[in-house]
Amino acid sequence: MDEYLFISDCHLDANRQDITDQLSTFLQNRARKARFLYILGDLFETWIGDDDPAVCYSVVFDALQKLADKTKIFFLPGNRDFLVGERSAEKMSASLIGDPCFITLDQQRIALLHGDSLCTDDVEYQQFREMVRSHEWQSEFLAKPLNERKLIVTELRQQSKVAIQDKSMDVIEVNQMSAVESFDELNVDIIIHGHTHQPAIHRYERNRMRYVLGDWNPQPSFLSWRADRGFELTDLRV
Ligand SMILES: [Mn+2]
Repeated sequence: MDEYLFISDCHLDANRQDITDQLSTFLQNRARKARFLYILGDLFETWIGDDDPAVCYSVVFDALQKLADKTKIFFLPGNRDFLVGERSAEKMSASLIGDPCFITLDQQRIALLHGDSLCTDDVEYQQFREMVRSHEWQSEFLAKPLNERKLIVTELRQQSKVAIQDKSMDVIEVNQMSAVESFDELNVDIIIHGHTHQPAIHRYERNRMRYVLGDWNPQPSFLSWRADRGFELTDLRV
């Protein structure tokens, strides 16, 4: 029976060997049972361009390549790794998909998102998102030498940490109104996303559901779907 798996927000980082190990184990074992694996963004803590050798991630690239013999892998970029392009996707043996991406399971139309687009209360962030997703910003950024890009990203991370401290939790959470409206806008019954690191199953009127994936700190978090079982969210916090 075909199983679908969804993960996000591993935030792989050279300083977090434990998360790299957890994910490698997951890709070598649990994920092999699935027919499809959807990675819904922020697999990497930072991504500065496909020309970065990013050697610290080679274990994960290898594990994904091996998994691809059995399991079809999709990658939807998040707010940390939106610069992942075709070259890196190929290294991951993954097909790049856009945000939102739509699938149908059991006759239900489902939207897959990273989730940052739902955090509409954070106006400042949404403006930033629009800027860095623009073709102009990206081509200008990618034309800079790797070292300079690293510095810029470190700087942006620093600014974002300060900004988050100043913002209440509500601002960086999903706006409940925009979540409700999103079902209509996207014309779906189910939304699956990550980004907030607050794993949960939210139920709405008309049997609409929003599944939120957790991060991998300190334990794996994943959502699975099988025709005989429906959706199951595996996360110690839920
Ligand atoms: Mn995110």
